[in-house]
Parts: sequence; C-alpha cells; structure tokens
Amino acid sequence: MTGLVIAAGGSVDLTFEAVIEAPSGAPGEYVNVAEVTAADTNDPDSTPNNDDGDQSEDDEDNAVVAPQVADLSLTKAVDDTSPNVGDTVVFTITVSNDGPDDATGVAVEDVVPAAYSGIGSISSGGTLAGSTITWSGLTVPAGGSTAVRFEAVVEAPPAVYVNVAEVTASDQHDPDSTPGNDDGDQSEDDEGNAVVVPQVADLSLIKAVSDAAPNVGDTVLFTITVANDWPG
Ligand SMILES: [Ca+2]
Ligand SMILES: [Ca+2]
Ligand SMILES: [Ca+2]
Ligand SMILES: [Ca+2]
Repeated sequence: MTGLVIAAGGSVDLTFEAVIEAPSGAPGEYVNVAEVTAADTNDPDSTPNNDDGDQSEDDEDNAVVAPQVADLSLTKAVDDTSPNVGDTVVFTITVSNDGPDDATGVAVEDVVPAAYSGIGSISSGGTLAGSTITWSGLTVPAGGSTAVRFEAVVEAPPAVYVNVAEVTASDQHDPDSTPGNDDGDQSEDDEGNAVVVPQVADLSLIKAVSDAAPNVGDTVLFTITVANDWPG
C-alpha cells in the first residue's frame, strides 16, 4: 500500500483476508510481519523499511495464528469374527482424538462390501447410500473418543469380508494423517478395517449295514457316519 496520508493524531487501518494453510513444521511459519517502508515525513524514533526480523521499532509489528490441531485415529471392530452365514454382526468404529484441540466437523465413511447385506441399525445419524455409510458433523473431544456402529448380515462365501472405514473430514489439522486418502491398505491411523471369517463345515454322510444279505429274522446293525472336512 502506498501513498497513504495519515493525519496528525490519526490512524489508518489496512485489512486483508487470507486462508490458513496446513502447517509444515517450519519455525515461525504463521508469523505475519508488517512495517512502514516509506514516509515523506521524518519519524523521530523509527526508520522505515529497516526491520531486521524482531519488530523492535514502533513502526513494525506482527500477528501470529496457531491453527487448531486434533490427531484423530480410527479403529474398527466386529462383535463376532467367526459368525455363521446369515448371522447379524455389529461393526463398531471408534474415532479417538489425541488432541490437543477438540475435533469438530468429523466425518467417517464405511464402504460395506457385498459380503454383507441387511445394513441397518446405523447409529449417530449415519446415512446409507448404496453400500456406503456416512457419518458427518461428529465431535471428538481432545483426549476422548466417539464411536459409531451398524449391523449387517453375513452372506455366504466366496466373498471379500474385509470392511474398511476411514475418517473423511475434520475441521482441525491432523499432524500425521489425511482424511479421505486411504489407498486400500489402511496405512494411516485414521483408517481401519474389520474382517470376519464365516464358519464353514463340509459335511458328508456314509451309511453302512452289518450284513447286506441277512436271513429273514436276523438282526442287522445300521451305521451312519457324518464327517466334516472343514475346521468349522
Ligand atoms: Ca516511530
Ligand atoms: Ca522500522
Ligand atoms: Ca491422525
Ligand atoms: Ca487417511
């Protein structure tokens, strides 16, 4: 800004807006300095455009912001990891916040694979669209956690039973993970999965008789053997 006229005893306010970017960790990255760089009139106690970084003169100053930070992490659990096909299982997704600030505007997304049907009993105002459940507007207090859950019915194999959930939004910066960026391996702490392995039993039956050619009046013994070739 140039050409300003400031009356004796008066002042001028200059304003502008800026959007806060994510921190890089560089020292003082949010310190925003301004100084008087020129004046036609002599200033008795300061010199324009000579700030050496400490804003030690009265024609220099700074303002600092400290963006809010909330380190979110997510875990996912299922109440029965070895259900029978057709059973209803309950998935619980817990979002924890290591702070230091409360997390607001937190959203969680769970894409339920075709191995599950009958999605229901969705908690906390979550909504189902297709096979995707979305929770939004959640608050996770610093040092605390917030859990959401839903039910689903286990379908018969073959199927992919891995069920992934991730944090997709937060108002606060997360220092070690990024919402909505899971590339499939749940490598960040704001992503997680739960897996069930349905019980399978491969049954076979053999029936035998002790004497295949008895005489009338003889007593024979029938034996029925049921075998299971699978661990379930
Ligand atoms: Ca001055
Ligand atoms: Ca100065
Ligand atoms: Ca995190
Ligand atoms: Ca992530």
